[in-house]
Amino acid sequence: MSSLRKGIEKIEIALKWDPSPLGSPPHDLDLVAATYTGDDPHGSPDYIVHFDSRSPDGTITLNRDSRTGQGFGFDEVMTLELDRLASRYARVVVGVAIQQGEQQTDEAARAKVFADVPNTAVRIREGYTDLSEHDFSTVGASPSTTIAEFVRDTEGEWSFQETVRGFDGDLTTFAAAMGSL
Ligand SMILES: [Ca+2]
Repeated sequence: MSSLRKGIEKIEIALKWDPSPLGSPPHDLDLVAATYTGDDPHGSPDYIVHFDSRSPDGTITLNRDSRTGQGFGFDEVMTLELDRLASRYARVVVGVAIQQGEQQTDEAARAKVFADVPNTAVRIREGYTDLSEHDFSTVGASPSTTIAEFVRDTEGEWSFQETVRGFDGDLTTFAAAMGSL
């Protein structure tokens, strides 16, 4: 399922995880998408989409947002209408970052990583076709990871590749670094 897939138009990425035990700080995972222009496909993102940041042209949308992982089914869902992205965009990278909370003043406190959040899973589909499913077990020691990479070729066709690369940093540092992971 991780092989390269071409001719991608519209993608849905759905993420789920289990809530934290009662009385402990919530597990808050965030889907994040970063767009890159053809001039700088592995550099700084042109824009980023996550719970607090929207796509200026509405082509990438966070349809569902969760701060706790509570509820049935998928907790956070993002759609990417790649076929509507302006032609200057050549690459989109999507990842997941775990919110680290604000109470980590203790120097010894380590970051929350995927192994700390039970039953985390992501599903990437086009229509009813599953392109990728991942349970984050290979990046259990990381607080952030990429999950997907979309690249536009010279003929304008988008391809998909499952790209799972853990990153040791929070949402802000991760989002800035996603292009070069
Ligand atoms: Ca979230």
